[in-house]
Amino acid sequence: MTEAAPHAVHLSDYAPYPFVIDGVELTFRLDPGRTRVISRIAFSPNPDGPGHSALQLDGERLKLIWARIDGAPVEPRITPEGLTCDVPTGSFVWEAEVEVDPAANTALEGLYMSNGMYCTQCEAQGFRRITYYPDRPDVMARFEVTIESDAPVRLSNGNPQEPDAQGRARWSDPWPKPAYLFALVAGNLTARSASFTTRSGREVALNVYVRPGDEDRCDYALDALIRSMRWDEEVYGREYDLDVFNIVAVDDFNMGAMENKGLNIFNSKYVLASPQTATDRDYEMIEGIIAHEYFHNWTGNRITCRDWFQLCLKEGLTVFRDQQFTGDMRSAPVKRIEDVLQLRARQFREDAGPLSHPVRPESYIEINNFYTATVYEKGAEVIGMLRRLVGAEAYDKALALYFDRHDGQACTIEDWLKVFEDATGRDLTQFKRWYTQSGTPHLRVLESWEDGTYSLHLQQQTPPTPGQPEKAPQVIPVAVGLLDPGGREVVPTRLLELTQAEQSFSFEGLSDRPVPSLLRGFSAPVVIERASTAQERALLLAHDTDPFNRWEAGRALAKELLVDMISNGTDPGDDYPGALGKVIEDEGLDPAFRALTLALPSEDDIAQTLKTAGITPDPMAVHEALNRLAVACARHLRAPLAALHDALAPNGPYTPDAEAAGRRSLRGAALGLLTRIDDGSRAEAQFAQADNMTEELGALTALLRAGKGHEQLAQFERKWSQDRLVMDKWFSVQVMLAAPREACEIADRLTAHPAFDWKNPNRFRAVLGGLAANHAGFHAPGGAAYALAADWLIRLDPVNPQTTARMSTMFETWRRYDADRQDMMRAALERLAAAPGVSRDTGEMVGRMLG
Ligand code: 0A1
Ligand code: ZN
Repeated sequence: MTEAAPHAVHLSDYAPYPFVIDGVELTFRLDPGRTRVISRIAFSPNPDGPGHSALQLDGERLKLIWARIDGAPVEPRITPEGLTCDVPTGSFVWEAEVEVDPAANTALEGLYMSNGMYCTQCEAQGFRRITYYPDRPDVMARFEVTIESDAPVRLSNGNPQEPDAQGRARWSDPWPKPAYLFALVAGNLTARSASFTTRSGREVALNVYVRPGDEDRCDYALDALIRSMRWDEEVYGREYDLDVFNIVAVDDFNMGAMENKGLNIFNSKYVLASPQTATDRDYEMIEGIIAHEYFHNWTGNRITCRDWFQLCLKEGLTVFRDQQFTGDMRSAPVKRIEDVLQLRARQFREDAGPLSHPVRPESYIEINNFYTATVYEKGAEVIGMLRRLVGAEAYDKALALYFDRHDGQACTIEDWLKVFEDATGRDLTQFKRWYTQSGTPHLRVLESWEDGTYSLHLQQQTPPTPGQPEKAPQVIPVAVGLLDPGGREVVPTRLLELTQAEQSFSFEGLSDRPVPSLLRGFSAPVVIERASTAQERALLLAHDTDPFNRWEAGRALAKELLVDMISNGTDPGDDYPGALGKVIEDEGLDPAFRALTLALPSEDDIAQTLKTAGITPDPMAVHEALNRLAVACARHLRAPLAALHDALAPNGPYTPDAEAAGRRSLRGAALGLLTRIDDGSRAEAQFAQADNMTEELGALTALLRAGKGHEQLAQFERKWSQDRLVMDKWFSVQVMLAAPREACEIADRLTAHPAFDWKNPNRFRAVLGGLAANHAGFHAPGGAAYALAADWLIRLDPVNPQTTARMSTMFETWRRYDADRQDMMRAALERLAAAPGVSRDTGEMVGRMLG
């Protein structure tokens, strides 16, 4: 069977499905190479559909054994994408048996095997690899599932039923759902369990299923689940709606996790944690992703998407909700800074290049390519702006209306915005541009001062993006406060609503020309362009009442200094390290906040900053400047950093809470700087004494970044060779932190390591993703890393197109660099595009990148 020629799907072509489904019964006879799936689907004409038509079902890589309509055998017309069959008018029952081969499924979409266990991944279009079905999110149905297998654990969606007479497991899901939320798991698994009573009194059994031996690493995930369930009741009034909530950890998974109804499936790295094996960052990610998947039960499952163009309807909202949750569980300002760091690193980068697309795209070839930072993270920012514009109370009212009005439906962004219009009386026509216009708006700020009146003149402009040369003005909420020259706040936060291309706002009755604190809390996902002085930045860093902008002032100082060092060869000087010193020694500040302030911008960020300023970045110069600045900071702050490292030494057993993690992150940041200028003995001692992975890996990375730590790296490998998640860290850190001219060679060597299982997405990402994350290493002169990465992407594509396509974005910035590097990266992309039988996934990505 050959792959169908790729064609684009357009939002404007949406048409309802001609049928509705009254019920689905699925029976699985599990077998590694020959699983049989028997389906019985009751169809009726869709009253909102186009009228009578033939039955069209999606199906890929299926062997049809037989099919019947109303009990009579039929012979449908079969294509590589599905089948068509004439059907009677009125209601009818479709039955079919198909065969699939889970053991041969390396793409990890549909039904596949991971370590001998059966599992599924159906979002976005994996269900069509399980049986013939209308695999689209607006077709919602109740599913009954029977599983025949001698595996001790057999799971599906909904509530468990008594086994049938043949001892087969049975599951019944009372909530209508689209096929992408279907899941099945079977294997030799063991569970950690707890229970949760919802506020209306439903007893819910909670289980985290893992491979035997991993059961002592589930407690944190279970605890995070319970906290998520409680939070969604308290903050959004949302209760859980089944008798069980199951989570399964699998080692082979393309993404982070999946919100299948009542049966979430997770990449094991986002479930399993023990102090010895997981870092503070891992714990925070586990908490956030458990919450994210749980919150989808309402935002995604009970209310789903009409079509895949509406993906941000569930993803933007669910990311926004998980960010709120983490902010409530930990420090809200620290979380906000972390989220903006992520947004700039991933989404601004995407928006500045050939893959830029609107939060709601208008066409795609492969929908899996649109699970992007723009849909997720910018989608969440859009909701944050909406909340800021209407206020917290009106937001709550709108959300209550959304759940009330649309429960059980498959919705659009228009439905979502209408709820806000109805709840608040606001016209959101212009606001909707955030969903339809791509690109990051730039906000130019000019100021004037006269007779006690300070005026801000704001101009918005969004650079052209693929398919969108011209942009219309957007609604930009700009939160502003004013400080006097002594650092006192004279105007507390005010929300300016910029709606035109240019607009002025005045503040009267001031005695001195103020220093503005603009875009407080990062109130909109835009780039600010304002000529500012180092003195102003230092004042904000020392005194701003808005913690985000305090941090932002330090970051802006560092960036301006680095751009100056790179373009003019200036010395780092003492001003920046001096300003940092005041922050890190301020005992009144949260240690996690101090750690974030101490961290320097990434090389990729500086490269993008240079490009925006019209300078072609030289990755080696960027690397060298960052090193010089880090060394200057370490020298200037040697004594306070050493004092911090000593004072923050562990004073009891490891706990993963935010406060303890914050202390460790400040301690780690101090160690990182100190190790650049000392003989490494401090980090070696920490490595030797560490009783938790945060301290152990922190010491190892400090050593590697300083070009040391080879003995520790070998020890680490010996100690952890049997632990796959820890070994992923071992693979990635040594590539990520290698000296630029060594990174490619190290990556190449690691791909020959016996534990380099390249078909496992986590392991592949550890090495090749680690190489791409080493900015100077990836772009080192000669282009060897580009070639190595392309070789491996070409090898992975036929095995796992989805992961290949995602990872090909390592080349998305290729037009940022000099002609020589551009030529080499284009050649790598062209080689990938020309690979025989290149997948639809990778073909689309490379095509868009080459433009
Ligand atoms: N909906 C999941 C993410 C996800 C998307 C696609 C997948 O396979 C193609 C897997 C997971 C989430 O937002 O967590
Ligand atoms: Zn999601």
